Amino acid sequence: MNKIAIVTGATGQDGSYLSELLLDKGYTVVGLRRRSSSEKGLERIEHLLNNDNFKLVEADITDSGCVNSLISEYMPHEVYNLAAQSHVGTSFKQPSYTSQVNLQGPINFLEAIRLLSPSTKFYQASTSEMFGKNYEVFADTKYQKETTPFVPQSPYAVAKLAAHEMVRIYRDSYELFACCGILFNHESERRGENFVTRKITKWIGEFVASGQDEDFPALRLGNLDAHRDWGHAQDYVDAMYLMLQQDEPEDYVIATSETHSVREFLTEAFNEIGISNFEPHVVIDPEFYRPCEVDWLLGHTGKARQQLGWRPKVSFPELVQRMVRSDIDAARKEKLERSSLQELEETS
Ligand code: NAP
Ligand code: F7E
Repeated sequence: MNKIAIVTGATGQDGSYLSELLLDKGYTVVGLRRRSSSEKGLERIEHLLNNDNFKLVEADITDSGCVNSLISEYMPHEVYNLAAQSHVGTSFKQPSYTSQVNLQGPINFLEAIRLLSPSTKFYQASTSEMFGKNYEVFADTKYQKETTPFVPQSPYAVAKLAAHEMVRIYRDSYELFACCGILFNHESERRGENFVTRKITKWIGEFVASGQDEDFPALRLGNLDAHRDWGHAQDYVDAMYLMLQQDEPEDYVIATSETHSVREFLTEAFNEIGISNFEPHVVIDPEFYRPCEVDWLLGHTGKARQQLGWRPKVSFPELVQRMVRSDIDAARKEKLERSSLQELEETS
């Protein structure tokens, strides 16, 4: 019989890649979607809907009754909790809601597993945002690893840190196989459009499809000096799977161990379309600054490399190139579809 995994946030970037990975490995995947899931989210998993081993189930992780029913109905071997209000900027505007989803959600799963299915293995999506403004220094390099103390800088990070600690408490108190991946930023062609990398590459796609129109509205961004350790999401879901296949539940930092500023991402992305100076196309807009910023993230992945045998495959230039090319293709296709529709309307 197939192993059963519940993937929360299946309509998200990571959930869609992880569902693919688990289906390839022969699992039955129960992917959760909300009643209000966006079209964009459903598009990410459209190609999985004909797979007999993929079941898309409507659920909200903030509802404990709903989570209890899921656990008792499926008695899954593994649960990957990827669902979240995942936008840091939004968390300043919606702190209570962010805490409901990002903290109460994982508590609902931990309790359901403890009471109904204690052999279920649980993965929690923790984040480098928990380190906030803290880092260690070695050989003149500032970095974060599993033992670096957390100093969160946003309501998002506080809720994620509380969930991270809750996982540790359930692991220690009830001997559950529960662990957290402390993942640094990871992006892809499926990244949400309001995260900075995708916002940049989507703008470039539309700009190229416009024929590089000089009246095309500028790209409005906030802080360009923040540094992030950016990898590709497809590599990172491999690490999630590996964590649940270990003999002991432990937490791991997952990162590329290379950091770049938003400015460097912009330079690399504009270079892809032959523009060496992005500045005439970008307007700095205070609206996109955060009340509190995380300036420097660079993950030290010694533990994951040694214990999981995990390493990232996609480099920073390849990540940027893939995102830019995919958004150019999508914008051209959309433009073509729009003009065919217009032609049809005019001739009918
Ligand atoms: P994402 O694309 O924003 O996906 C989030 C998913 O959560 C969506 O599928 C969303 O469903 C679902 N969701 C939100 N609230 C829910 C609720 N109340 N009940 C059920 N589902 C709900 O996020 P991602 O980038 O894939 O990240 C996956 C996880 O990793 C998140 O927990 C995030 O915080 C964490 N993380 C991400 C990164 C990163 O760089 N990507 C780094 C570290 C940690 P709808 O389709 O219904 O909106
Ligand atoms: O911002 C700056 C912004 O929103 C990156 C989430 O997946 O990774 C992600 O959180 C940086 C920040 O990602 C804009 O101030 C400038 O310094 O793409 P982001 P994030 O905040 O790092 C972590 C690991 C997660 O866990 C989260 O779930 O870019 N920035 N201008 C901007 N950011 C945005 N969004 N939009 C701008 O216009």
